[in-house]
Amino acid sequence: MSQWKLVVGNRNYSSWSLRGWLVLQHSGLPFSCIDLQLQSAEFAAEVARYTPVGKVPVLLVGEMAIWDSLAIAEFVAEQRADIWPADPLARARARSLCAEMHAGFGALRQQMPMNLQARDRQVPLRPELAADIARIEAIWSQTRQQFGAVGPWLFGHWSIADAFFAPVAARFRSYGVAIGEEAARYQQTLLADPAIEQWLADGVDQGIISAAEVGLR
Ligand SMILES: N[C@@H](CCC(=O)N[C@@H](CS)C(=O)NCC(=O)O)C(=O)O
Repeated sequence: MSQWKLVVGNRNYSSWSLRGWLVLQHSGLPFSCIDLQLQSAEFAAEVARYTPVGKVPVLLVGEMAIWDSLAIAEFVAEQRADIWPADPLARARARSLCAEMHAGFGALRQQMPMNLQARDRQVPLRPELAADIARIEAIWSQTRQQFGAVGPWLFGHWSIADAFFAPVAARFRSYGVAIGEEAARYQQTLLADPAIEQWLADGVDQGIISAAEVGLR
């Protein structure tokens, strides 16, 4: 296997990069990162070296570029099938939820942008935002109840679905979103994942973001 490289955006802000990175990190397969600065003067030219779409994440496998978090996740799962749930119906549900996250939740994404380090933020709870939050809460509690018996993750064992919801857990923390007990327990599982701390710390090690920005010492 040639050395895989994942092109990512700012670690504090780029939720899609975090999703792709979490999938790779939890797969245990070797990879390294190329960090780009979103909204910098150089970003468009730099990302264009890897993808015609102009967005991160992008997974580079030799000469081949795989863009979009969902395509990256599926490619990684072809090497490590156990990052999807084992049961076909559970797997189908996990795919439905990832697709729903990938294609939807526009109000949540626009009105509560991810900032992993932010706390005590407040935004108006407009109806479309409240509806997105209610849907996420229902997904988390119902899926945990139906599929989560064997462990703390959405489908018991860690899966790609957890990567797709991790940035939402961070948003709920930043904006103080109150959710029911079952959903809140799952949110804590996502936030306590040491991989998230690793994601930020790796960025610091590479000199990409300042230690002060991520609140690390
Ligand atoms: N559907 C894409 C979305 C990727 C995306 O929107 N990435 C953002 C960063 S989180 C980006 O690259 N934005 C740069 C831009 O739009 O100029 C995926 O799932 O990977």
